[in-house]
Amino acid sequence: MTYTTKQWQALDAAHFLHPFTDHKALAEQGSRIITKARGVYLWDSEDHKILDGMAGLWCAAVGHSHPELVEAAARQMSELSFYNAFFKTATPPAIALASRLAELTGQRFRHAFFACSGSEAVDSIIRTMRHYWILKGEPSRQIIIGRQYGYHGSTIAGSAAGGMEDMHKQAGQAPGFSHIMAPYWYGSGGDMTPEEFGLKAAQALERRINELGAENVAGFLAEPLQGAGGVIIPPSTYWPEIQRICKKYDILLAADEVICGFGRTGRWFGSDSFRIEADLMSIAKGLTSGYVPLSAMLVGDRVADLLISEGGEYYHGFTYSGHPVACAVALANLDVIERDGLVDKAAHQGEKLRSALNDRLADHPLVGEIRGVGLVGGIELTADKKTRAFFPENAEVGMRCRNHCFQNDFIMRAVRDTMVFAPPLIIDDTQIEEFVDRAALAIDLTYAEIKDAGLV
Ligand code: PXG
Repeated sequence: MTYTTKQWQALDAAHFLHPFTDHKALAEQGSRIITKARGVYLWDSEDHKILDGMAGLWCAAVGHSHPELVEAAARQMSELSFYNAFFKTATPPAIALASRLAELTGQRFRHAFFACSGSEAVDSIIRTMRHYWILKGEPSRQIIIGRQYGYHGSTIAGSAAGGMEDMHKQAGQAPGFSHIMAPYWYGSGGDMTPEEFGLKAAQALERRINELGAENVAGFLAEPLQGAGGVIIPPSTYWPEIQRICKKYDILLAADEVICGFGRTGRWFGSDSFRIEADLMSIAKGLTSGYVPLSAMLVGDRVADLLISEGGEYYHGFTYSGHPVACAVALANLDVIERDGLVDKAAHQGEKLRSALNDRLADHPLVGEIRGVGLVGGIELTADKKTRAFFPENAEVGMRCRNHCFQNDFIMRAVRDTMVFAPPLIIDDTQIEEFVDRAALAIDLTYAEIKDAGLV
Protein backbone atom coordinates (compact mmCIF):
# COMPACT_ATOMS: atom_id res chain seq x y z
CA MET A 1 0.00 0.00 0.00
CA THR A 2 1.43 3.36 -0.98
CA TYR A 3 -0.16 5.74 1.45
CA THR A 4 1.56 8.90 2.63
CA THR A 5 2.42 9.30 6.28
CA LYS A 6 -0.49 11.70 6.70
CA GLN A 7 -2.90 9.19 5.18
CA TRP A 8 -1.67 6.41 7.47
CA GLN A 9 -2.02 8.73 10.45
CA ALA A 10 -5.55 9.66 9.51
CA LEU A 11 -6.61 6.03 9.06
CA ASP A 12 -4.85 5.11 12.29
CA ALA A 13 -6.62 7.81 14.26
CA ALA A 14 -9.95 6.84 12.68
CA HIS A 15 -9.80 3.08 13.33
CA PHE A 16 -6.94 1.72 15.41
CA LEU A 17 -7.20 1.75 19.20
CA HIS A 18 -3.65 1.46 20.48
CA PRO A 19 -2.68 -0.34 23.70
CA PHE A 20 -1.84 1.76 26.79
CA THR A 21 -2.50 5.03 25.01
CA ASP A 22 -4.37 8.27 25.59
CA HIS A 23 -6.43 8.06 22.41
CA LYS A 24 -7.45 11.68 22.46
CA ALA A 25 -3.86 12.90 22.69
CA LEU A 26 -2.69 10.45 20.05
CA ALA A 27 -5.41 11.48 17.59
CA GLU A 28 -4.28 15.09 17.96
CA GLN A 29 -0.62 14.24 17.56
CA GLY A 30 -0.60 11.42 15.03
CA SER A 31 1.30 8.13 15.25
CA ARG A 32 4.76 7.52 14.00
CA ILE A 33 4.38 4.87 11.32
CA ILE A 34 7.05 2.17 11.51
CA THR A 35 7.54 0.47 8.18
CA LYS A 36 10.71 -1.61 8.27
CA ALA A 37 13.26 -3.09 10.67
CA ARG A 38 16.64 -4.77 10.38
CA GLY A 39 18.98 -5.79 13.18
CA VAL A 40 18.96 -3.05 15.84
CA TYR A 41 17.33 -0.43 13.60
CA LEU A 42 13.81 0.57 12.65
CA TRP A 43 12.68 2.84 9.81
CA ASP A 44 9.61 5.04 9.78
CA SER A 45 7.45 6.11 6.86
CA GLU A 46 9.57 9.26 6.46
CA ASP A 47 12.62 7.01 6.09
CA HIS A 48 14.21 7.98 9.40
CA LYS A 49 16.56 5.28 10.69
CA ILE A 50 15.88 4.74 14.39
CA LEU A 51 18.12 2.95 16.90
CA ASP A 52 15.83 0.55 18.74
CA GLY A 53 16.96 0.61 22.36
CA MET A 54 13.90 -1.45 23.38
CA ALA A 55 14.17 -4.46 21.01
CA GLY A 56 10.61 -3.88 19.83
CA LEU A 57 9.12 -4.14 23.29
CA TRP A 58 11.77 -6.16 25.18
CA CYS A 59 11.45 -8.83 22.47
CA ALA A 60 13.90 -8.91 19.57
CA ALA A 61 16.79 -10.86 21.10
CA VAL A 62 18.21 -11.80 17.68
CA GLY A 63 17.43 -8.38 16.21
CA HIS A 64 14.76 -7.54 13.68
CA SER A 65 13.96 -9.44 10.48
CA HIS A 66 16.48 -12.24 10.91
CA PRO A 67 16.32 -14.34 7.73
CA GLU A 68 16.51 -17.68 9.54
CA LEU A 69 13.37 -16.94 11.55
CA VAL A 70 11.59 -15.68 8.45
CA GLU A 71 12.52 -18.84 6.61
CA ALA A 72 11.40 -21.07 9.50
CA ALA A 73 7.97 -19.41 9.47
CA ALA A 74 7.58 -19.74 5.72
CA ARG A 75 8.69 -23.37 5.75
CA GLN A 76 6.31 -24.32 8.54
CA MET A 77 3.42 -22.41 6.99
CA SER A 78 3.86 -24.32 3.75
CA GLU A 79 4.06 -27.67 5.53
CA LEU A 80 1.39 -27.29 8.21
CA SER A 81 0.07 -23.81 8.86
CA PHE A 82 -2.07 -24.76 11.85
CA TYR A 83 -3.44 -27.66 13.74
CA ASN A 84 -4.73 -27.73 17.30
CA ALA A 85 -3.56 -29.73 20.30
CA PHE A 86 -7.02 -30.34 21.76
CA PHE A 87 -8.04 -33.54 19.98
CA LYS A 88 -5.38 -35.81 21.48
CA THR A 89 -3.24 -34.41 18.66
CA ALA A 90 0.10 -32.63 18.57
CA THR A 91 2.38 -31.14 15.95
CA PRO A 92 6.13 -31.77 15.67
CA PRO A 93 7.21 -28.13 16.30
CA ALA A 94 5.23 -27.93 19.56
CA ILE A 95 6.62 -31.23 20.83
CA ALA A 96 10.14 -30.32 19.78
CA LEU A 97 9.93 -26.91 21.46
CA ALA A 98 8.55 -28.31 24.73
CA SER A 99 11.39 -30.80 24.92
CA ARG A 100 13.98 -28.17 23.90
CA LEU A 101 12.77 -25.91 26.73
CA ALA A 102 13.16 -28.81 29.17
CA GLU A 103 16.73 -29.21 27.97
CA LEU A 104 17.44 -25.47 28.16
CA THR A 105 16.28 -25.31 31.76
CA GLY A 106 18.43 -28.30 32.73
CA GLN A 107 15.24 -30.42 33.11
CA ARG A 108 14.07 -28.14 35.94
CA PHE A 109 10.97 -27.50 33.84
CA ARG A 110 10.12 -30.66 32.00
CA HIS A 111 6.65 -29.56 30.88
CA ALA A 112 5.47 -26.61 28.83
CA PHE A 113 1.95 -25.28 28.28
CA PHE A 114 1.82 -22.89 25.31
CA ALA A 115 -0.21 -19.73 24.84
CA CYS A 116 0.14 -16.58 22.74
CA SER A 117 0.98 -13.74 25.12
CA GLY A 118 2.76 -13.16 28.38
CA SER A 119 -0.60 -12.30 29.92
CA GLU A 120 -2.01 -15.70 28.96
CA ALA A 121 1.05 -17.48 30.32
CA VAL A 122 0.60 -15.65 33.62
CA ASP A 123 -3.12 -16.40 33.63
CA SER A 124 -2.20 -20.06 33.13
CA ILE A 125 0.14 -19.89 36.12
CA ILE A 126 -2.54 -18.40 38.33
CA ARG A 127 -5.05 -21.08 37.38
CA THR A 128 -2.52 -23.83 37.72
CA MET A 129 -1.37 -22.70 41.16
CA ARG A 130 -4.96 -22.68 42.40
CA HIS A 131 -5.73 -26.01 40.74
CA TYR A 132 -2.61 -27.52 42.33
CA TRP A 133 -3.83 -26.78 45.83
CA ILE A 134 -7.29 -28.14 45.07
CA LEU A 135 -5.69 -31.37 43.85
CA LYS A 136 -3.51 -31.40 46.99
CA GLY A 137 -6.63 -31.27 49.16
CA GLU A 138 -5.93 -27.74 50.43
CA PRO A 139 -8.56 -25.80 48.47
CA SER A 140 -8.44 -22.72 50.69
CA ARG A 141 -4.99 -21.88 49.31
CA GLN A 142 -6.12 -19.54 46.55
CA ILE A 143 -4.50 -16.13 47.12
CA ILE A 144 -1.71 -15.07 44.80
CA ILE A 145 0.77 -12.59 46.23
CA GLY A 146 2.37 -10.13 43.79
CA ARG A 147 4.23 -6.84 44.20
CA GLN A 148 3.91 -3.12 43.83
CA TYR A 149 5.14 -2.08 40.35
CA GLY A 150 4.92 -5.71 39.21
CA TYR A 151 3.73 -6.13 35.66
CA HIS A 152 2.17 -9.43 34.67
CA GLY A 153 0.07 -8.43 31.71
CA SER A 154 -3.20 -6.81 30.90
CA THR A 155 -5.82 -9.55 31.11
CA ILE A 156 -8.06 -9.29 34.16
CA ALA A 157 -5.97 -11.85 36.05
CA GLY A 158 -2.62 -10.52 34.82
CA SER A 159 -3.42 -6.96 35.82
CA ALA A 160 -4.83 -8.14 39.16
CA ALA A 161 -1.60 -10.01 39.89
CA GLY A 162 0.45 -7.00 38.82
CA GLY A 163 0.93 -4.01 41.05
CA MET A 164 0.00 -1.15 38.73
CA GLU A 165 -2.54 0.88 40.65
CA ASP A 166 -3.91 2.76 37.64
CA MET A 167 -4.78 -0.53 36.00
CA HIS A 168 -6.56 -1.75 39.12
CA LYS A 169 -8.57 1.46 39.29
CA GLN A 170 -9.70 1.20 35.69
CA ALA A 171 -10.37 -2.52 35.39
CA GLY A 172 -11.56 -3.23 38.91
CA GLN A 173 -9.47 -5.47 41.10
CA ALA A 174 -10.29 -9.19 40.99
CA PRO A 175 -10.48 -10.98 44.35
CA GLY A 176 -7.79 -13.39 45.48
CA PHE A 177 -4.71 -11.19 45.05
CA SER A 178 -2.51 -9.36 47.50
CA HIS A 179 0.55 -7.17 46.96
CA ILE A 180 3.73 -6.45 48.87
CA MET A 181 6.33 -3.73 48.43
CA ALA A 182 8.83 -3.81 45.57
CA PRO A 183 12.56 -4.22 46.29
CA TYR A 184 13.12 -0.75 44.87
CA TRP A 185 16.15 0.41 46.84
CA TYR A 186 16.75 3.56 44.78
CA GLY A 187 13.20 4.79 45.35
CA SER A 188 12.35 3.49 48.82
CA GLY A 189 15.60 2.40 50.45
CA GLY A 190 16.24 5.69 52.26
CA ASP A 191 19.40 5.44 54.37
CA MET A 192 19.48 1.65 54.40
CA THR A 193 22.15 -0.20 52.48
CA PRO A 194 20.79 -2.07 49.48
CA GLU A 195 21.43 -5.35 51.32
CA GLU A 196 19.50 -4.27 54.43
CA PHE A 197 16.68 -2.99 52.28
CA GLY A 198 16.60 -6.20 50.21
CA LEU A 199 16.00 -8.23 53.36
CA LYS A 200 13.31 -5.85 54.55
CA ALA A 201 11.51 -5.99 51.20
CA ALA A 202 11.64 -9.80 51.17
CA GLN A 203 10.40 -10.05 54.73
CA ALA A 204 7.27 -8.20 53.68
CA LEU A 205 6.30 -11.50 52.08
CA GLU A 206 6.54 -13.36 55.38
CA ARG A 207 4.49 -10.71 57.16
CA ARG A 208 1.82 -10.83 54.48
CA ILE A 209 1.64 -14.64 54.55
CA ASN A 210 1.11 -14.46 58.30
CA GLU A 211 -1.57 -11.78 57.96
CA LEU A 212 -3.45 -13.76 55.31
CA GLY A 213 -2.81 -17.16 56.92
CA ALA A 214 -0.51 -19.52 55.01
CA GLU A 215 -3.48 -21.86 54.60
CA ASN A 216 -4.99 -19.25 52.26
CA VAL A 217 -1.95 -18.51 50.13
CA ALA A 218 -1.39 -20.36 46.84
CA GLY A 219 1.83 -18.73 45.74
CA PHE A 220 4.09 -15.79 45.12
CA LEU A 221 4.41 -14.46 41.57
CA ALA A 222 7.30 -12.15 40.72
CA GLU A 223 9.61 -11.04 37.96
CA PRO A 224 13.28 -11.79 38.68
CA LEU A 225 13.84 -8.09 37.99
CA GLN A 226 10.88 -5.80 37.47
CA GLY A 227 11.01 -4.64 33.87
CA ALA A 228 7.94 -2.55 33.09
CA GLY A 229 8.01 -1.30 36.69
CA GLY A 230 11.22 0.60 35.87
CA VAL A 231 13.95 -2.06 35.73
CA ILE A 232 13.94 -2.53 39.49
CA ILE A 233 16.85 -4.83 40.27
CA PRO A 234 16.56 -6.50 43.65
CA PRO A 235 19.52 -6.25 46.04
CA SER A 236 21.54 -9.47 46.42
CA THR A 237 19.85 -10.34 49.72
CA TYR A 238 16.33 -10.31 48.29
CA TRP A 239 15.85 -13.54 46.37
CA PRO A 240 17.54 -15.90 48.87
CA GLU A 241 15.21 -14.56 51.58
CA ILE A 242 12.15 -14.91 49.33
CA GLN A 243 13.18 -18.45 48.58
CA ARG A 244 13.55 -19.23 52.29
CA ILE A 245 10.10 -17.84 53.03
CA CYS A 246 8.40 -19.74 50.19
CA LYS A 247 9.97 -22.98 51.45
CA LYS A 248 9.06 -22.29 55.07
CA TYR A 249 5.36 -21.77 54.28
CA ASP A 250 5.32 -24.31 51.45
CA ILE A 251 3.90 -21.78 48.98
CA LEU A 252 4.48 -22.05 45.25
CA LEU A 253 6.95 -19.68 43.66
CA ALA A 254 6.39 -18.50 40.10
CA ALA A 255 9.03 -16.51 38.21
CA ASP A 256 7.62 -14.30 35.49
CA GLU A 257 10.43 -14.45 32.94
CA VAL A 258 8.54 -12.70 30.14
CA ILE A 259 11.18 -9.96 29.97
CA CYS A 260 14.14 -11.66 31.65
CA GLY A 261 14.09 -14.92 29.67
CA PHE A 262 16.32 -15.86 26.73
CA GLY A 263 19.55 -14.09 27.51
CA ARG A 264 18.30 -10.64 28.44
CA THR A 265 20.09 -10.68 31.82
CA GLY A 266 23.26 -12.29 30.45
CA ARG A 267 22.13 -15.78 31.50
CA TRP A 268 19.47 -17.87 29.82
CA PHE A 269 16.91 -16.87 32.44
CA GLY A 270 16.63 -14.20 35.11
CA SER A 271 16.23 -17.12 37.50
CA ASP A 272 19.81 -18.14 36.66
CA SER A 273 21.10 -14.62 37.28
CA PHE A 274 19.33 -14.31 40.65
CA ARG A 275 19.49 -18.02 41.62
CA ILE A 276 15.75 -18.45 41.85
CA GLU A 277 14.30 -21.93 42.16
CA ALA A 278 10.79 -21.46 40.91
CA ASP A 279 8.03 -24.03 40.62
CA LEU A 280 6.57 -22.36 37.53
CA MET A 281 7.83 -19.85 34.96
CA SER A 282 6.13 -17.71 32.35
CA ILE A 283 8.05 -16.98 29.17
CA ALA A 284 7.19 -14.98 26.03
CA LYS A 285 8.84 -12.07 24.14
CA GLY A 286 12.43 -13.37 23.63
CA LEU A 287 11.06 -16.90 23.05
CA THR A 288 10.37 -15.95 19.41
CA SER A 289 12.18 -12.58 19.52
CA GLY A 290 8.64 -11.24 19.06
CA TYR A 291 8.40 -12.37 15.41
CA VAL A 292 5.15 -14.22 16.13
CA PRO A 293 3.10 -14.25 19.32
CA LEU A 294 4.05 -17.18 21.53
CA SER A 295 4.31 -17.69 25.25
CA ALA A 296 4.49 -20.59 27.63
CA MET A 297 3.98 -21.60 31.21
CA LEU A 298 6.87 -23.86 32.17
CA VAL A 299 5.95 -26.34 34.87
CA GLY A 300 8.39 -27.94 37.29
CA ASP A 301 7.97 -31.48 38.57
CA ARG A 302 6.38 -30.52 41.89
CA VAL A 303 3.30 -29.26 40.03
CA ALA A 304 3.46 -31.35 36.85
CA ASP A 305 3.73 -34.65 38.72
CA LEU A 306 0.56 -33.95 40.68
CA LEU A 307 -1.33 -32.66 37.65
CA ILE A 308 -0.45 -35.73 35.64
CA SER A 309 -0.71 -38.37 38.36
CA GLU A 310 -4.10 -37.14 39.60
CA GLY A 311 -5.51 -36.85 36.08
CA GLY A 312 -8.98 -35.39 35.52
CA GLU A 313 -9.69 -32.74 32.90
CA TYR A 314 -7.51 -29.61 33.01
CA TYR A 315 -10.10 -27.08 31.92
CA HIS A 316 -7.77 -24.62 30.25
CA GLY A 317 -6.42 -23.98 26.77
CA PHE A 318 -6.34 -21.67 23.79
CA THR A 319 -7.01 -22.32 20.11
CA TYR A 320 -3.41 -21.47 19.42
CA SER A 321 -1.79 -23.38 22.31
CA GLY A 322 1.27 -24.87 20.63
CA HIS A 323 0.77 -23.13 17.28
CA PRO A 324 3.14 -24.93 14.90
CA VAL A 325 4.33 -21.80 13.06
CA ALA A 326 5.04 -19.96 16.31
CA CYS A 327 6.85 -23.00 17.73
CA ALA A 328 8.92 -23.41 14.56
CA VAL A 329 9.96 -19.77 14.76
CA ALA A 330 10.88 -20.22 18.44
CA LEU A 331 13.06 -23.21 17.57
CA ALA A 332 14.87 -21.20 14.88
CA ASN A 333 15.24 -18.31 17.34
CA LEU A 334 16.81 -20.63 19.94
CA ASP A 335 19.15 -22.00 17.27
CA VAL A 336 20.37 -18.48 16.50
CA ILE A 337 20.73 -17.51 20.17
CA GLU A 338 22.75 -20.66 20.87
CA ARG A 339 24.87 -20.69 17.72
CA ASP A 340 25.74 -16.99 17.92
CA GLY A 341 26.44 -17.11 21.66
CA LEU A 342 23.95 -14.29 22.30
CA VAL A 343 23.52 -15.07 26.00
CA ASP A 344 27.20 -14.49 26.73
CA LYS A 345 27.16 -11.61 24.29
CA ALA A 346 24.37 -9.97 26.30
CA ALA A 347 26.51 -10.29 29.42
CA HIS A 348 29.59 -8.64 28.00
CA GLN A 349 27.91 -6.10 25.74
CA GLY A 350 25.76 -5.19 28.74
CA GLU A 351 28.91 -4.53 30.77
CA LYS A 352 30.29 -2.37 27.99
CA LEU A 353 27.08 -0.41 27.61
CA ARG A 354 26.79 0.24 31.34
CA SER A 355 30.38 1.28 31.70
CA ALA A 356 30.13 3.61 28.67
CA LEU A 357 26.93 5.12 30.06
CA ASN A 358 28.62 5.59 33.43
CA ASP A 359 31.66 7.23 31.85
CA ARG A 360 29.48 9.65 29.96
CA LEU A 361 26.59 10.27 32.32
CA ALA A 362 27.38 9.33 35.93
CA ASP A 363 28.29 12.95 36.76
CA HIS A 364 25.39 14.47 34.87
CA PRO A 365 23.28 16.59 37.25
CA LEU A 366 20.09 14.89 36.03
CA VAL A 367 21.30 11.30 36.48
CA GLY A 368 20.69 9.66 39.85
CA GLU A 369 21.64 6.07 39.05
CA ILE A 370 22.57 3.90 36.10
CA ARG A 371 21.75 0.25 36.71
CA GLY A 372 21.40 -2.93 34.74
CA VAL A 373 22.01 -6.65 34.39
CA GLY A 374 23.06 -8.01 31.01
CA LEU A 375 21.31 -5.96 28.35
CA VAL A 376 18.47 -4.58 30.42
CA GLY A 377 18.89 -1.37 32.32
CA GLY A 378 17.59 1.90 33.59
CA ILE A 379 18.77 5.47 34.07
CA GLU A 380 17.09 7.28 36.96
CA LEU A 381 16.54 10.98 36.33
CA THR A 382 16.67 12.87 39.57
CA ALA A 383 15.98 16.32 40.97
CA ASP A 384 18.87 15.87 43.44
CA LYS A 385 21.74 13.43 42.98
CA LYS A 386 22.59 13.29 46.70
CA THR A 387 19.15 12.64 48.14
CA ARG A 388 17.80 10.66 45.14
CA ALA A 389 14.82 13.03 45.15
CA PHE A 390 12.08 12.56 42.56
CA PHE A 391 10.57 15.32 40.46
CA PRO A 392 6.90 16.06 40.98
CA GLU A 393 4.89 13.59 38.88
CA ASN A 394 3.25 16.30 36.79
CA ALA A 395 6.66 17.58 35.65
CA GLU A 396 6.76 14.49 33.42
CA VAL A 397 10.53 14.55 33.20
CA GLY A 398 10.75 10.95 31.98
CA MET A 399 8.19 11.60 29.27
CA ARG A 400 10.09 14.71 28.15
CA CYS A 401 13.26 12.66 27.86
CA ARG A 402 11.44 9.92 25.96
CA ASN A 403 10.19 12.54 23.51
CA HIS A 404 13.73 13.83 22.99
CA CYS A 405 14.87 10.28 22.32
CA PHE A 406 12.10 9.73 19.76
CA GLN A 407 12.69 13.07 18.07
CA ASN A 408 16.32 12.11 17.68
CA ASP A 409 15.62 8.67 16.23
CA PHE A 410 16.37 6.67 19.34
CA ILE A 411 14.05 4.57 21.45
CA MET A 412 14.20 4.39 25.21
CA ARG A 413 11.05 4.08 27.25
CA ALA A 414 10.18 6.14 30.32
CA VAL A 415 8.75 4.51 33.43
CA ARG A 416 7.97 7.38 35.77
CA ASP A 417 11.32 9.24 35.54
CA THR A 418 13.41 6.17 34.84
CA MET A 419 14.62 5.75 31.28
CA VAL A 420 14.62 2.02 30.58
CA PHE A 421 16.35 0.15 27.79
CA ALA A 422 16.70 -3.37 26.46
CA PRO A 423 18.33 -3.35 23.03
CA PRO A 424 18.62 -6.46 20.84
CA LEU A 425 21.29 -8.85 22.16
CA ILE A 426 23.22 -8.50 18.89
CA ILE A 427 24.12 -4.86 19.55
CA ASP A 428 27.77 -4.32 18.52
CA ASP A 429 30.44 -1.94 19.84
CA THR A 430 29.78 0.82 17.30
CA GLN A 431 26.07 0.65 18.01
CA ILE A 432 26.80 0.87 21.74
CA GLU A 433 28.69 4.11 21.09
CA GLU A 434 25.76 5.40 19.08
CA PHE A 435 23.41 4.35 21.89
CA VAL A 436 25.41 6.31 24.47
CA ASP A 437 25.66 9.39 22.23
CA ARG A 438 21.93 9.42 21.68
CA ALA A 439 21.07 8.79 25.31
CA ALA A 440 23.40 11.61 26.37
CA LEU A 441 21.89 13.96 23.80
CA ALA A 442 18.34 13.23 24.98
CA ILE A 443 19.33 13.71 28.63
CA ASP A 444 21.11 17.00 27.83
CA LEU A 445 18.09 18.27 25.93
CA THR A 446 15.79 17.24 28.77
CA TYR A 447 17.99 19.03 31.28
CA ALA A 448 17.96 22.21 29.19
CA GLU A 449 14.19 22.00 28.84
CA ILE A 450 13.46 21.52 32.53
CA LYS A 451 15.88 24.30 33.41
CA ASP A 452 13.89 26.58 31.13
CA ALA A 453 10.71 25.39 32.82
CA GLY A 454 12.22 26.28 36.22
CA LEU A 455 12.12 22.68 37.47
CA VAL A 456 15.81 22.66 38.44
N1 PXG B 1 4.83 -10.44 32.35
C1 PXG B 1 5.83 -9.56 32.23
C2 PXG B 1 6.98 -9.62 33.19
C3 PXG B 1 5.81 -8.61 31.21
O1 PXG B 1 6.81 -7.73 31.12
C4 PXG B 1 3.70 -9.56 30.49
C5 PXG B 1 3.79 -10.45 31.52
C6 PXG B 1 2.52 -9.60 29.57
O2 PXG B 1 2.89 -10.00 28.30
P1 PXG B 1 1.95 -9.66 27.04
O3 PXG B 1 2.58 -10.47 25.95
O4 PXG B 1 0.59 -10.13 27.37
O5 PXG B 1 2.01 -8.18 26.81
C7 PXG B 1 4.72 -8.61 30.32
C8 PXG B 1 4.63 -7.61 29.20
C9 PXG B 1 6.42 -1.77 28.66
C10 PXG B 1 5.62 -2.99 28.35
O6 PXG B 1 6.15 -0.74 28.05
C11 PXG B 1 5.93 -4.18 28.95
C12 PXG B 1 5.17 -5.32 28.64
C13 PXG B 1 4.14 -5.24 27.74
C14 PXG B 1 3.83 -4.03 27.15
C15 PXG B 1 4.57 -2.88 27.46
O7 PXG B 1 7.33 -1.83 29.48
N2 PXG B 1 5.46 -6.50 29.30
